[in-house]
Parts: sequence; structure tokens; C-alpha cells
Amino acid sequence: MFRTTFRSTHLRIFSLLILLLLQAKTHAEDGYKLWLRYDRIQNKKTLSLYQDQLKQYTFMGSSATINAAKTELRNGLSSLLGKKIPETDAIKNNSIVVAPLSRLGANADKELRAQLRQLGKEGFIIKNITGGGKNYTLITANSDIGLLYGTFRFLQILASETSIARLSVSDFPRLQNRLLNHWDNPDGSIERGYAGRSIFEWNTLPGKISRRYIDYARANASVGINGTVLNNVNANPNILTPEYLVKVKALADAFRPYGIKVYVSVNFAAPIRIGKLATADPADPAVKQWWKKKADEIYQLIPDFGGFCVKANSEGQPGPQDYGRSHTDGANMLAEALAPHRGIVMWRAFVYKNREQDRIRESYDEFHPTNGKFASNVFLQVKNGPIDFQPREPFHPLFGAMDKTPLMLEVQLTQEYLGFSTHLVYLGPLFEECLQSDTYAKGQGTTVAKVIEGKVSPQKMTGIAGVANIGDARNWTAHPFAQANWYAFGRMSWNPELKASGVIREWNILTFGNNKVLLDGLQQITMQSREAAVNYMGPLGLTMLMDISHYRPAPWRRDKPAPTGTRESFHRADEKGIGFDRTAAGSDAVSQYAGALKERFNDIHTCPEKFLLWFHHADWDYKTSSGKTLWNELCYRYSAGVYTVRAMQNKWETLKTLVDPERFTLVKNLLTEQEKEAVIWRDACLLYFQTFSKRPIPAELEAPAHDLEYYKALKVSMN
Ligand code: BDP
Repeated sequence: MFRTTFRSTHLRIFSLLILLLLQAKTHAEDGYKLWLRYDRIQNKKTLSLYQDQLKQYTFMGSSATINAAKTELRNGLSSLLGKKIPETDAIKNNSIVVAPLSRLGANADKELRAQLRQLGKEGFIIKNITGGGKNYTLITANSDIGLLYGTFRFLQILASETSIARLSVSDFPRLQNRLLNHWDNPDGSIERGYAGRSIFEWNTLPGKISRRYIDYARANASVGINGTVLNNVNANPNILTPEYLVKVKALADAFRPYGIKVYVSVNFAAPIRIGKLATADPADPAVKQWWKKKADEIYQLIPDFGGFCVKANSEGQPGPQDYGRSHTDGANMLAEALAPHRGIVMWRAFVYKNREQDRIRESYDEFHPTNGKFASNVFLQVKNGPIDFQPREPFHPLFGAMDKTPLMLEVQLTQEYLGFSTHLVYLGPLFEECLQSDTYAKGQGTTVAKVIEGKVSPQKMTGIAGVANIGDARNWTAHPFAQANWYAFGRMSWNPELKASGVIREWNILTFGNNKVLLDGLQQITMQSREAAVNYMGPLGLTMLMDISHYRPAPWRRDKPAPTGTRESFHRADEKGIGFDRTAAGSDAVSQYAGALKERFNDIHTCPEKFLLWFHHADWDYKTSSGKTLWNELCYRYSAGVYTVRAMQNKWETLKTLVDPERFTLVKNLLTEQEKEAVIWRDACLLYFQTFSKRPIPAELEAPAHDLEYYKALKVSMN
């Protein structure tokens, strides 16, 4: 009897332990913590060195931001070092001191002061100091937010198990406004969102401030994101009603300690839709007055409100052109309302009417003449490429042509055209490719990065926006690797000169740990993923080949009946060849680029092959740089896309024992799906283009398993 009870009690405890362990494991590996995992330092030597050097910490000053930094440091340290580190009032030997310059007094020497002067409001320094017979690690800055950024960086350094014996890090953001753009609607849905519903629970705001808001703010601050546009650019006017503004205020209050300002997207017809005016004409005094009063009302509630993001006269949205006014008229009216409060307008350049033969010309043609005509608190927000977040586009020509207008670069983190949250596509290389493109606006070396940093022509304001890929999925982005795109956006917004390969290495470490074999494997997988997607979706400059949901291939799709439908608009395949003639002899879109570049793009022999079919209609037998005919090259590229995904799968398989089972299985399953989709892309596109080329797919490549009709009949995505 006793033995049975003993045994069953044991069994129960044992099962309970297993259950607890499992739960702990589940909780630990479900991805919620993002790159802020602060896993215990694995290397024993490093751990004991850290423990010797970091015996306590001291904060000087007090504010909500300092409290946030303190909480982060306390939690981060105890988790990384596996023990509680005490807080002390006075500076002690072997401690961490977090203090703004203003509180350092005699502890700040001339050199440190001079160094800090270079770093602006948000920069920071992390440095080992020996003074007054004590050694300590100093995190200092000109402001509290600089301290928070410094604290996050310090924790990242520890998590990377880097030596902290001779620390001397100083950093500052190169762009002032580093914003996420949420395409979230008040009803909780997200336009082009693939990670669940919106994290903003409008129904329960302002009363309920969920933990997720704070963790969202922490994650953003940890990579330097300092603003967020809360709602969809296709804006519901209600966001500006008093009912919603108190909700916006609640979010602003929650995010403020983390240095994050809130902004909203506004509907240009709001004066009619919620203001009961008869018009939204920007020249109408009542309309101007309405916006002024609205701005005053907002700033009454939220004194540090950021401003408005506006999609006007684009894809059916209302705008000033509805009243015969210009984009500048509309933007400047809003700018005037916000200016007394130091608010800004982000006016989007994404416009097209599809009236022209070549859609990619339209945004430039519309906005180039406005150079210098916007009010000084208006950004023109320009997508990275002239069409629309495609797997690969040349940079938007406006970046080389608006020397008197602050330009804000807009990139998309949500993978609308890159396989949603199903495909593993690390976007760092896409960001880098755009940022490092030479515009030749003012001679060689005037890259997009330098343009937006204000180094080519002085810009009073600088900024970047990323369309968020975040939802209420437990791990935020649905695909575990999509978190990397949020991370990379933040890091490359902070410093647009960073290399995508270095950024992903950081993320890999923070997300998966420091095992060298694992890190090398992850590096290989992530760094080839974007090129793989380009290859299986649209190699050699092909673009806009997707179905209406933007997930699967549909190169046969026509938005409109011929001759203006998609086929004619984008790939223009015919019996002779394929590609869009945008040379001087064609639509002449090349002329939107500066001299040297225009020449290079215009000549088929100097045009970079990755943009060959973007700018040229080339014969099927055109010889590519590999010596293959264009048709064969196309077949090889599409196949390479599939083979690379398989290589990614194989690599992932080798990492099995180095990754927790939960994330391993999820990624494995997603890669299986991605491989299937890549094959569909390859086969559908090649079979369709083959109807024009009338050439065989090279025998050494995998032949499509089905005929074209099969692919045409496939359901578009479930999204
Ligand atoms: C397109 C999206 C659409 C957005 C639009 C935009 O398909 O949902 O509203 O961009 O940026 O790519 O305004």
C-alpha cells in the first residue's frame, strides 16, 4: 500500500516536473521574446568574467525612461548571468554606471564630453572607466533615451558573449525619424498582414494597456525605432474622432518611456466624413480651420504627437486633386495645421492612375515637379522602388531628383510580394541594395542612403518608414525568421550604412545563441534567401507576375483588358522576346535617372543583368553574361531559385540538434511549404513564357510536373 502510494506520488511528481519542464520549454521557445531573450551565457569562462566585472549597477537620474532602462538592465543581467545583480546608490568597483552627462560631474573628463557632443540627443557611449580607484562600465548619453539605447546595446553585447574588458562603443542614429507604419485597421484586421490580427486592441483601449504594448515598445527601442504610425494608410477617418484619439493617447503614454512617438494615417476627406463639412478642398478656409482645430485637439491630448501619414489620390483614396488642387496644396495645408506643434506630414509618393502605358513612370512624373514646393515640415515618403515592393526593383528615381525636398524612404517588412509569412526571406539584402544604390544625383557615391541621411543635399528632416510585419501571433511575425526583418529594419534605420550580413549575424546570435556551427548555418540560410525568392519569382528584372492576392504566380493575369492589362504593362512577352522596353526608344523611364545611370540602363550591354528585363525587351536568343541564351538563362534562374530553397532545407536539417524542437519543426514545415510554392512559381512562369518562346526547357533541369492549365487552375492563396 505504502509502496504503491509512494510510487504513484513519485510518478505524479515526475509527470508534473516533465509537464513543468515542457511548459517552461514551450514558453521559452515560442518566439515571443524576439531578440530580447537574454539566455544565460553558455561559455563558462565568459560567464565568470562577466560576473567578476558586473557585480552591481547604479543609475543616476530618474524618469520613466530611466525606469525602463533600469528594468531592462535588471532583468537582462539576472537572466544572462544567472543571478540577481544588486542596485547600489554610489559608484562601486566592478559595476555598471548608467548616467546622463548632466549627472556625471567630475566623472566626465573633457574627452568624454567632446565625444558626447558629436552624438546628438539619441547617441550613447559605453566605456570602461578607471577613476577614483574604481573600475566600472559607464553607459552615458546626452539624454535619457540615449541611456535606454545604450542599455539595450550593452545587453546585446553581453548576449553575444563578446569581451567587455576594453569596451569603447559610441553610436548615434544617422536618421532622425525611424518609423514603423502599421497598416492596421480599427476593426483589428491588417491590410497585407500575415501574422494574425492587429496588436492594437482598439475595443479595450484606453482602459486596457496590454503587456504586448510594452514589449512591442521595448523591441522597437532595442533597435532604435522611435516612431509608429498606428493605422492603415487607407485610413479610416474615425481615427481622428475624440473616441479614438483618447485611445491613441493611451498608446502614446505607454510608448513614451521607450522614446516612441505615435503618428496616425489620416483620410483626406475627414472634414467631410467626420467633420460634416461639405468639402475637403484644401483651399477652403473652413477645411483649413477644421484641420487646425483637429491638430490643436490632438496636441492637447498628446503634446509630443508625431504627425500625419497621408495616402492621397492613390488607389481610390481621396485627395486634393479631387478639387483640382495639387499634392503640395494638400500637404502644405496639413503641414500648416501641425507646424505650431512641431508635427510633421509624411505625404506618400505612391500614386498611379494606370492611364499611362508605363506605370512605373507615374510617381516620378507626378512629384518631380514639386521639388522644393512642400512646406518645411513635409516629407515626401517614397517606396524603395518605382512600382510596389517587388522582390527586386531598381531604386525609385525620385531619390536622385529631389534635392530640395526631405525624402523618407519606405520599405515593406510584411512580405506582401515575397511569400507572406510562409517564405523565409531575409530582407536585409533588399534594404542594403536600395540604400547602397548610387543615384549619381551629385556625382558618383551619392547613394540612396546618403540622400536620405541628408548628406547629398542638406535636409532639415531625415527619416525612414517600414511597413510592419507584426500581428498578434504569439511570436509576433508568424514566421520565426520574419522577426529578422523587423530587427534589420530597425538596425538599418539607425545606421543605413550597416551591412545586411552583419545585421543578420547579430539577430541570429540574439535569437538562436552563440553556437558557431549553428550560426554559420543560419548565416548561409538567411543570406541566400532573398536571391532565391527573386530567382523563383521574377529573375532578370521581371516584375509584378503575381496573382490578385500577391502570393502565387499569375503572369497571365490582366488587371484590365488588353492593351493596358498586366501582361502588356509588366513583362511584355511575345514571340520575339520578353521584357519592358523602358529605354529612350521605349517608354523612356530611363531618363528619370541621372545622366551616367540613364546611359547605363539604356544600353542593353551595360544594363545590370538583374534589371535586364526591367529596362529592355530582349530577344529569346539574346546572349546573357553566362553565355546562355536568354530563354535558357531564365530557365536556369527559375530553377536556381528552387534549388536554393532545397539547399536551405538541407542546411536547416543539419541544425536539428542545435535548435529547440519547437522552432526547428515550425521552420522545417514552413520551408517544406516554401519549396512547394517555389516549384509552382518556377513551373507556372516557365510554362507560360514558353508559350511565347517556343523553346524547350533544358533537359538537364527539372521538368514541370503539370501542364500550364493545371497552374492556371490553382487556387490563389488562402489569405
Ligand atoms: C500596395 C498594397 C496595398 C497598399 C498600397 C499602398 O497592395 O494594399 O494599400 O500598396 O502602399 O502594395 O498604399
